Amino acid sequence: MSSPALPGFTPWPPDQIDHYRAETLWTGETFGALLTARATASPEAIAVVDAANRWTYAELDRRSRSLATGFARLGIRPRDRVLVQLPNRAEFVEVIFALFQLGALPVFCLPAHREAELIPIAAASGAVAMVTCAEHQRFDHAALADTVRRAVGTLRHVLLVVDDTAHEFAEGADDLADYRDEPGDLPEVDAGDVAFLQLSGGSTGIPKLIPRTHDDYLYSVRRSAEITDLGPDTVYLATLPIAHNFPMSSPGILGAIYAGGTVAMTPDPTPTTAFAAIERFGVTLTGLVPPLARLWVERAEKGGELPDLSSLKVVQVGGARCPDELARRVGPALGVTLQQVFGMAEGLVCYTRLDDPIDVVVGTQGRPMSDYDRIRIVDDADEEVEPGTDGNLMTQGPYTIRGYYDNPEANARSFTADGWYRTGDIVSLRPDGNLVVKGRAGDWVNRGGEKVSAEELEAYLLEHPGIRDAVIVGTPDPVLGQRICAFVQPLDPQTPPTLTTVRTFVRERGIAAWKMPDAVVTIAEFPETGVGKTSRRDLRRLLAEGHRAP
Ligand code: OOB
Repeated sequence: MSSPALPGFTPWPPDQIDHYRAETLWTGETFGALLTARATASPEAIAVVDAANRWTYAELDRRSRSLATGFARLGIRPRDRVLVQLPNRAEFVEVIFALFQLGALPVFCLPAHREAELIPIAAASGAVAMVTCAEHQRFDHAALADTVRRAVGTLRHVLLVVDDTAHEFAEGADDLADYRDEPGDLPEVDAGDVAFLQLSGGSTGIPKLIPRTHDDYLYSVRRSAEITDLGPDTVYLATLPIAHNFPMSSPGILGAIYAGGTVAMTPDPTPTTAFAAIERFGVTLTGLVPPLARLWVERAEKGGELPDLSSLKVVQVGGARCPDELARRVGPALGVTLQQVFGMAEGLVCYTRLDDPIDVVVGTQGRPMSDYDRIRIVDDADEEVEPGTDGNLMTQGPYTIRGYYDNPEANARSFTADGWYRTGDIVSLRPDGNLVVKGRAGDWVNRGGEKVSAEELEAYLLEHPGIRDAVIVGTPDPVLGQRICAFVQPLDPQTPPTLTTVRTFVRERGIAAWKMPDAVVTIAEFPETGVGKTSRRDLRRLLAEGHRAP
């Protein structure tokens, strides 16, 4: 509005901005202002709980403003980018609200990311600082952050959440606690500004960073909270890695805060730990990916000694296609209402509604959350398909981005000239308005909700000294939905690389563990399509027919 937008950000067209404001979808409120308003209205209500902390709204608000003041002292300014790599713990909420209060932009990284992901993300975002924990699940994140800082010139500071008081800080790293200053004056933040950068799954080359504004994201959070019926009594358990869009805002932790409810955290999503957290915190709602939902359902169906799960009212499943058979079991096994969620960090989120008939809840991925969402289902020539036929889903609307951050090549591929986002998903539309997700166009593997780009993994495999050529395909897996199969042409057919050596090699490139191949299949020649491209479909068929090393 008043100041020029962040360079590299593609705004909505001016008439759309006026329209969304006039319809009060975009209200002009920022996330920082939202928290302060909740803290003023109900200071003593519990905002965040985890194993070690229990913060009221007043406390969370004060902590985030005090940290924002400390960040400013460190030289972090409005619109600066800051990598945030934290597991599910209370400090995550404190840190992101501190950055919101300051008008600086968190860049949401996952705890599983390693230097092969973080260095390009830091470089592409021009991050000036990184907030992480010293150690998590016995991995040395302080050392990882130091590697990233040394590789990326803009990155001046590393701030660590430290549990061990004897921690030794490397040069350029500090204890986050030292920046909890007395809250001071903070700059005005414009709700039309970018609030944070989210990551698009599985990209190659320059990472695809997703700029979301306070206005657009808060609208999606508000609509999500309405649809999922949140209120002050809601206790949302962050079970999935919290930096994902799903646990963040669908309705997730931000929805819980919007509604004046409580955010509870579990660093470990397995039934043993998560069920205990449900009993301890009185959790009413959580979101799961299908493989995790299956683990929970199987544990509950097995019976025996279990924590009291009676507080739990709604379980959401999303991030990857939930098999109908699993969807049918969730409600009865856990004593809850199931809600399917089909969304993307770029924007559009679809929900089944809590009062939908069972065939909708079990057999569809729901419908867009907003009447202002627009969808088109098209063939490969961008012509609309007959209703009910499979096609490529495109969307635009009040919370779907118009472009990735500072990435013209990706934008040319993923957005049409008139602002439609090509989701890459193949869907069909039922007469009742609900979508059924059929698969993905393009070369991706959705491994239990984590997206892996075939191209990215192939590039790593091609660096392997024993591999001449490699093709990654996703193959069906009863638990994960898809698993990662690497077809490789060995340089020397006498000594083909094994699964173990390939996995070790890939791990040493410094990439997230979920991208490791699950299987390696040696093949002499790749089957080709009519136009000389490797045919992934034929490779999948070979695998289904039991093809193994020759
Ligand atoms: C969520 O967001 P992302 O950005 O990690 O991944 C988006 C992609 C979608 O384009 C689709 O391919 C897949 O994940 N997906 C699903 C799905 N939910 C997401 N595929 C089939 N069925 C579903 N229910 O994954 C995300 C963001 C917000 C809310 C929920 C999920």
